[in-house]
Amino acid sequence: MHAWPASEVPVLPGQGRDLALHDTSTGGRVTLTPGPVARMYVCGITPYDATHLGHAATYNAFDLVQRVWLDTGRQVQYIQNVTDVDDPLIARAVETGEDWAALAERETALFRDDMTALRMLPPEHFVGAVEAIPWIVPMVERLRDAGATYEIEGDIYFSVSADTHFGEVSRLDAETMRLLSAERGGDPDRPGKKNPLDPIVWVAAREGDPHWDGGSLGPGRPGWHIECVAIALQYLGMGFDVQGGGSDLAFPHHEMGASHAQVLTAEYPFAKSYVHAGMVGLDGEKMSKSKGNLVFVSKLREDGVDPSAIRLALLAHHYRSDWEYTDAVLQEANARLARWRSAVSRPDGPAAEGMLDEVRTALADDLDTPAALAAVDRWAAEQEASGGSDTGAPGLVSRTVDALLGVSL
Ligand code: 5CA
Ligand code: ZN
Repeated sequence: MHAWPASEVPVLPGQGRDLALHDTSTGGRVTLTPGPVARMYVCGITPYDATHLGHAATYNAFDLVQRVWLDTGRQVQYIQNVTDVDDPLIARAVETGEDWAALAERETALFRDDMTALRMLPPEHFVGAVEAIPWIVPMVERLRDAGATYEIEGDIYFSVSADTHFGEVSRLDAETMRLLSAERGGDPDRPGKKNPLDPIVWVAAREGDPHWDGGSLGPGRPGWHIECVAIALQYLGMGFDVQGGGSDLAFPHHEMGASHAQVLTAEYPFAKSYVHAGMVGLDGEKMSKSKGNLVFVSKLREDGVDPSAIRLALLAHHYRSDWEYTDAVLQEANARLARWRSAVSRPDGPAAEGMLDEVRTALADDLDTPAALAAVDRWAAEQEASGGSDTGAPGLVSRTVDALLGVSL
């Protein structure tokens, strides 16, 4: 499917720094060392409802990864999927009586508009699960031929025991894995499973369920994790630089994906680092489509909120922290946006090279956006207090904020 239009990224003087990020699989910080073309896969939406601020916060984090890499002079191969067929989407369509494909198409279109408004750079390939079925079927066949799968009533399961590295992404104990598996789309209690954690890779066709020709697998539809593996391997291959998503994906999704790919290719690792954004909550609970406690990006836009203010509200929090959305967060972002716009609207100001350096340093340090915002705040405060005579400064500040933070002043 098509992605969305890219906003232009101004080129900044000098050069950006190499990015260090917290990697879930080592539990520590790693300085990434991509080649001239950095490769990143970020898990996309399941389009059964509109983009909420939690989604936006996660995509904001990985948009910054892309921006920092571009600032170092690299190209970026960025791939994002759309889970346009899966249990929760089908369940929602059944509930509302809408055609599942129409629902997915409508919500994906709204997501594109939200991403465009927020100036998130588009992925090079934006790929639906349905589009990936022709790659998924032979993969499942190969896993089966390698003895890594088994069947229960026509459904095909992957044996986690086939991967000697299983568990290395999330590093959780067995009990926690079992709990999370039940919470996040798994079926640990289904009778006949060899290991309760084993995930489904091919769901046999059932009455009323969408399904496709699965060749020797029989008619059915793909499981969730194999979808992202197929798309990542199709465009990036093994050993890409960053596998990204929210922290709710570390287990089971990214753990299972890594195992599928490692067994399939007999290579290691699937991704060099696994990077996870914190969860955004509302009223004390993780914002989630299934709980319904949502603040939609499209609703805020409809209410006249400037997308740059939404973006600043996201940037005010470190990407790894869990945080709560409140009206005060948005008010503060609006006030900051007004201060910055007023500061760059003057014909001159205090020199801004130091600010650019500070923003680059902050972002390279595990995307420390609160520190990056503080550097721009300091420049704006100095402008407000005493001004300056550098006629290039306001433009440099605007370009820095645009190129590195995705905020249009
Ligand atoms: N389609 C799958 C990934 S393959 C999926 O998780 N879709 S989703 O629509 O539920 O979430 C899309 C992205 O937003 C994922 O990276 C997820 O981790 C992230 N996300 C979901 N809820 C939140 C939240 N409350 N805060 C931050 N990120 C979130
Ligand atoms: Zn995914």
